[in-house]
Amino acid sequence: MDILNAFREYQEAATAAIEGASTAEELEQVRIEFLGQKKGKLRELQGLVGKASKEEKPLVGKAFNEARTNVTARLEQRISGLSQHSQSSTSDFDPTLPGQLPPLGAIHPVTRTIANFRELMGRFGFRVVEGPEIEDERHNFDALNIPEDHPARDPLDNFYIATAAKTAGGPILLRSQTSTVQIRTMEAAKPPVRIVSLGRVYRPDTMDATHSCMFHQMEGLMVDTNVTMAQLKTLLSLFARSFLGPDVEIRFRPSFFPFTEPSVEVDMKWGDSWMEVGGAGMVDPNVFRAVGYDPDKVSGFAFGLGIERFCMKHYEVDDIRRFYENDVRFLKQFA
Ligand code: FA5
Repeated sequence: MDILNAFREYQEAATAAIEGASTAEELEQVRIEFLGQKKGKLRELQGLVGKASKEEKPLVGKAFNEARTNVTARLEQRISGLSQHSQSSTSDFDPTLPGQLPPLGAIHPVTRTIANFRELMGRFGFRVVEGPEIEDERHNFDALNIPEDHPARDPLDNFYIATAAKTAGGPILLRSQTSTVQIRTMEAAKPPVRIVSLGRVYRPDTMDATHSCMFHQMEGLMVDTNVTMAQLKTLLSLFARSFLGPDVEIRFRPSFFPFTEPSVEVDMKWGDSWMEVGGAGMVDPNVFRAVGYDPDKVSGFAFGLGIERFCMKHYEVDDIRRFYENDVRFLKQFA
């Protein structure tokens, strides 16, 4: 009888679908398809029962009930097997065991030093400003009173990015000092000025324990009436003591920078010897003229400190290269 074949085929197809399902959602789809009351395959079979002749009806009806009962039983079996399995896999989870902590990073010591410097200088009344790392010659040299033929402009001592032939505004370079920000600040604002700027500078220096080709400086600039060298020395001494403790020894050594007059080199006691940590001085009148300030009306001091060297002293790091090797064993110590 064709109708009995249809029941057999239905049962085989339903069993295959039940075995093939691997999640509760898939089993629910199978239930809807094969046992659903509205549009499922079972409903089609029910229609066949209705069409059977009077003699065939008892047989057909029995076959229909058997097919439905078998498919329903198999489906329920799979559903309960699946939920037992998921219960046994969740029971592997022991909520009383300590969790696994993801490895935590640490703030890089140089970043930490920069944050400390900003905070300290803020307390001395200095506002923090930013400047670009790619600069033109006006801000890196010209306005800083560095003459055309000065060795500081030598292409071998700088990272030039493009020559005048390639840029409308003249050559551009990675800034070699944060003193560029002195110029940008004075171009944008009238005196009085009291700012610091902290950031990266670039020089093709040979790498050694105290030199890197990328390092950080903190620039400071104070312009007002009657600013003195004594104020500069007091500020830098107080700053060094606040950061490194009262025992730190600082000395000021006469030096030369084209943008300050007089100029000093700032040294710090480093074991039995001295280490240069910055340059400073009274702002040269030519710098004031370059930014449109009247040197007869204002005076000012400026300084540029090497941030890594202060950081090395603070954390007792003996080689600047450690900061940039990305060795986790080194960086972990600052967690
Ligand atoms: C300057 O860069 C001047 N612009 C500082 C200045 C600012 C003077 C304002 C006067 C007024 P100098 O080249 O000496 O100066 O660098 C300043 C400090 O940066 C150095 O004392 C040192 O601490 C640090 N430094 C210089 N070169 C390197 C380097 N290759 N690696 C690490 N730190 C460096």
